[in-house]
Amino acid sequence: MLFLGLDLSTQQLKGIVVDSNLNQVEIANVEFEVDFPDYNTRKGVYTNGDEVQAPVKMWLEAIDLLLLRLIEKGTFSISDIKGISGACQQHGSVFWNNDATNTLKNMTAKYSLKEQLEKCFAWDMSPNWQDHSTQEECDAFEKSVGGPDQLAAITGSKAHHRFTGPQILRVKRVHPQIFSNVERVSLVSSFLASIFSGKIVNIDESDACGMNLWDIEKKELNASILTLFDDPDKIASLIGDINQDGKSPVASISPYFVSKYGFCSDCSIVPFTGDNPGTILSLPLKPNDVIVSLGTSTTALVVTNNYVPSPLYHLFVHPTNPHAFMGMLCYCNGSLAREKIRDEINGKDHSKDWTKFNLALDRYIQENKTLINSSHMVGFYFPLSEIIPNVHACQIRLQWDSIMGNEIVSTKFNEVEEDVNGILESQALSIRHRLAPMLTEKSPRRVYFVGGASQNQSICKAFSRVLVPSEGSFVVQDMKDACALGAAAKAIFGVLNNPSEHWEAFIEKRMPDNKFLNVDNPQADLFGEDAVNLFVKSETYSFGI
Ligand code: XUL
Repeated sequence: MLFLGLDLSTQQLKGIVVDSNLNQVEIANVEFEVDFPDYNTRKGVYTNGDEVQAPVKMWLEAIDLLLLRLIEKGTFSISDIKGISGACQQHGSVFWNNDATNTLKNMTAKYSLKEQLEKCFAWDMSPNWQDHSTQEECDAFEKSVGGPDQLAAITGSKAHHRFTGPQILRVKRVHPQIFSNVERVSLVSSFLASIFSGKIVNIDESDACGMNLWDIEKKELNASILTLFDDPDKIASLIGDINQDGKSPVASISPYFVSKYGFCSDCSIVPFTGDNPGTILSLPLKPNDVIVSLGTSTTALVVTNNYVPSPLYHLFVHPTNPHAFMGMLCYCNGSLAREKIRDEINGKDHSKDWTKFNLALDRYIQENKTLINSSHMVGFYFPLSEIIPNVHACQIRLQWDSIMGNEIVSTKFNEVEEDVNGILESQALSIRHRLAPMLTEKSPRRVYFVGGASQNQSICKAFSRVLVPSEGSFVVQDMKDACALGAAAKAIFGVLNNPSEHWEAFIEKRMPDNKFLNVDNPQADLFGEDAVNLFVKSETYSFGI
């Protein structure tokens, strides 16, 4: 038995074929800008001021092309694929018209997906997660329930420009004609699942948490928010029921794919989800485990049983465990901020070399020193405006007179070496502080480092000694196919459907620990509550939060 995991992201559609033990059999992708130059997208989207959109027809072409590419490899038989799932860019929406249901049902192998479906959309564009055009709608969303805290408490997030609810409301305001022709709205994940199913399938609950519409605790669309759309019943029917079972197949594959590509007719479509929920399915995570992504931005994903919403981060229902949640912290500042300090310490040498930076870090670690405990220094390094906390670009350095003291001695550091440790301590302390309410233990169980800077052991060590994971830190060597792999794992889980096997046991069996590189976990406990308190106090002093 083989399984297909799909990842429909901003720039590409990827498909990974695996066996039932999650071993990769084949992989292929379609890159929108390169493979479809006629659409003229830049990195898969059109940008017009604050508006960012993707052409839905291009995705239809991509599906046909991806399947051809997988088959052309000749390495497996497509009829062995018994299940398909997907992990897709979050928040994007697709607006179907009333031709969709019939056309999806009657697709024939004689024509391409694009030829048959291009007339099925009320709008041939999909607002993308990079869109920023919905400030008016975000304000209305927060006002409808009493403010950002209340919206976060209900839906798991305060209002965000990219979230689908505000995006749909803007389509209604700016394009009333288009909106009046909408029969159903899909997320990108349920859109792709619908194509493979030959019918419109419901939105997955985990991905629905990226809409600002879903009441996570009551498990229903929030009535006060729906009134913003004038006709709450109509908008509820456009969105449809939210599928709260991420495991059970929702359909067998559409006959189109059987006759055109040779899929077997009992190949199951297992609910598709968002790319971030898909990512947490690609590692053997348990509650209190954290993925720290050290890329251009910094992201931390945590699996938690605690529903403790905050306007500072996001909570989503876990994609395969309806009783758990995924917490997500998104920081704008990550590698750029670290590179600025690296360039400063390198001085005239513009080599982009990390040797001096790492030496300075390693020295702090070897000497058991922490800037915050030994010198009472805390720095904030935000070359870009930051989300957590929500502040403009700035660089602030504080030196307190004692660890818990109230007097500030100085707002300068002496040496750039101090910034090296300062930036990592403060990036890691912010994560530690914000994760704390979501953890049921004092510290994370395991931390998995991914993304560009995870290949730098000194940086991982520096993060690790602040986060103090009780069962160690690991570097995941290659996460570039994580979403597709997570989707493939979901497909296996759904098709095997072993009622006695919980998700955690299922994934642990398929993902041995030796796949990961151990990071030293030096000086656990060096960063105690005092350090966190001084960090919090410094944030309050600097940003009034
Ligand atoms: C998450 C988000 C992005 C997209 C990327 O909230 O907006 O991570 O999911 O595809």
